[in-house]
Amino acid sequence: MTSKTPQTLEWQQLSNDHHLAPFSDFKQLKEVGPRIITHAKGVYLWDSEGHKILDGMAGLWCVAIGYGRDELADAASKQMRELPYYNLFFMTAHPPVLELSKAIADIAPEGMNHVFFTGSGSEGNDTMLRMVRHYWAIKGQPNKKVIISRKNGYHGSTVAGASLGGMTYMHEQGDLPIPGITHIAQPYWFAEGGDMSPEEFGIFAANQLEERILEIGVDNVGAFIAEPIQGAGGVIIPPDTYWPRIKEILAKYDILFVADEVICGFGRTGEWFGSDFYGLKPDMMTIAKGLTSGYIPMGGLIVRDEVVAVLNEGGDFNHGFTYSGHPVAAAVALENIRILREEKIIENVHNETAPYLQKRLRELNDHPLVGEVRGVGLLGAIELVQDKATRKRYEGRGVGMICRQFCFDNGLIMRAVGDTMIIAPPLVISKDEIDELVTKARKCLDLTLEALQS
Ligand code: PXG
Repeated sequence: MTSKTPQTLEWQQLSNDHHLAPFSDFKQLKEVGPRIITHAKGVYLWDSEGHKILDGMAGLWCVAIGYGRDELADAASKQMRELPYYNLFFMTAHPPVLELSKAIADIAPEGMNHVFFTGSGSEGNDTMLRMVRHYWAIKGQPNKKVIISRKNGYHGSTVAGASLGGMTYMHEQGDLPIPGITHIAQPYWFAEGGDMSPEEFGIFAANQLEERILEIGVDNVGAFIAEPIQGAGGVIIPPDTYWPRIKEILAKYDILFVADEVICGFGRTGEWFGSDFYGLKPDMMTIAKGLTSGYIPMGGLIVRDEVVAVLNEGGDFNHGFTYSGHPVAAAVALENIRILREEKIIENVHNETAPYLQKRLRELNDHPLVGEVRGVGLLGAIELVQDKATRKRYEGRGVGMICRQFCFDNGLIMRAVGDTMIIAPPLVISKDEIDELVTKARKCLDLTLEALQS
C-alpha cells in the first residue's frame, strides 16, 4: 500500500471517530478511509495527497460554473454582513429572495413565475407533494392524492423524497414508500428494452402512465413526477417516442405534471431546463444543485401561474422551512445565475462543448467493453458489457466499481451506477479538458478490461 501523509491519516482518523457519511457503508469506510478533497479550481479537485483530479461529475451534478469563483464567495460575504438571516414567515421578505424569484421567473418556461424556496432538492419534492394535495383539496377534489412516479427515478432522501424515488434499495430501509405513491416503468431501453426497438419501448414505457391512471382512477391521481433525464438512475435518456407519448397522456387526463429539474436544470442539457429541451409543459419544477452551483445549499419549487391562482384561494399553506429562501443562499444563487447568463455558459454548452463531448464520447463505442454510449448536453453514460450484440453484462463481477476505482487512481472522477459509467462535468469544461476526460476514460476502460481478463 502507498503510505499516506500524517495529515491525511489524521483526517481519516477523525472520519473514523466522528463522521457518519451519506450513502456509505460505515464499516467499510472505516477500513478504507475516505479520500480527503482539500481544494478545487475550475474543473479540477485536489486531494490531501496532492493528486489532481478531473471532476467528471461536477461534485454531485451541481458545480455548474466550476470551482473557485470568487464572485460567489463575495456575494455570500456581502450578504452575511448586510443581513445574514431573516425568515420569510409572518408576512416578511428580504431583497435577495425577491430578486432571485424574479431572476428564476425570467429563465423558467413561460407561465412559471412563482418560486417556493427550500434548502435542498429533497425538500423541494416534499413541498411538491404537500402543495399538490393542497391544490386538489382547494379545488374540492381531496381524493386526488396519489403521485405517480417511476422505478429507478431519484427524487431525494427525505421520507417523501425517497418514497417518490424508485430506488428499491432505499425503500428497503425504513418501510418505504409511504402510502399514496406508486411507481411505473422507467424508459431505460438498454437494460429493459428486450427485443423491442427503442421507439417501441418508449411507447410501451409511456403507456404505463395511462394504464396506471386508469387503474387507480383519475379522480385519485394528483400528479406525475419525472426527471426529464434520470440522473442518479444512470443518465437514462428516454427513446425519442417517450416524452411525446407522455405529453399526449398528460393532456388527456386532469393531473399535474412535475418535472424534477434538480439535475437537468440550469443548463445541463444545453437549455436552461430539461423541460425546454424536450418541450415539456410542467405545472411544477423542482430545482436545486445548479441553482447555486452547489456553493451553498438551496432548492425550490417553481410553480405555474394557474396553480398559484388556485393556491391563492386556499388560505394558509401550512408548510415552510427555517431556511426557505435564506438570504445568503439567495444572494449566491443570484450571482450564479448572473454568471451563467452574462458569460453565456449555457449557449456555449449548447453550441460548442455539448456537441464536442457527445462526439468524443461516442468514439468509445469501438471499445470491446462498451455496449452503448449515450448522452445529451453535458450528460453522458457508458454501458459496460460482456457482449455488445446481446447487451449481456458481466454478471456479479462489479465491473462498474472496478472501472470507477481505476478512474479515481488515474485522476478522473467518473461515477458508476451498477455497470453504467456516468459523467456530468461542470458546464465550463473546455474542449481540451473534454479531450483529457475522454483519453482518461479510455485508459480506464482498457485497465478494466485487462483486470477482467487476468
Ligand atoms: N431530485 C433529483 C433529480 C436529484 O438528482 C434530488 C432530487 C434531491 O436533492 P437533494 O438536494 O436533497 O440531495 C436529487 C439529488 C447520485 C446522487 O448518487 C444524486 C443526488 C443526490 C445524492 C446522490 O447520483 N441527487
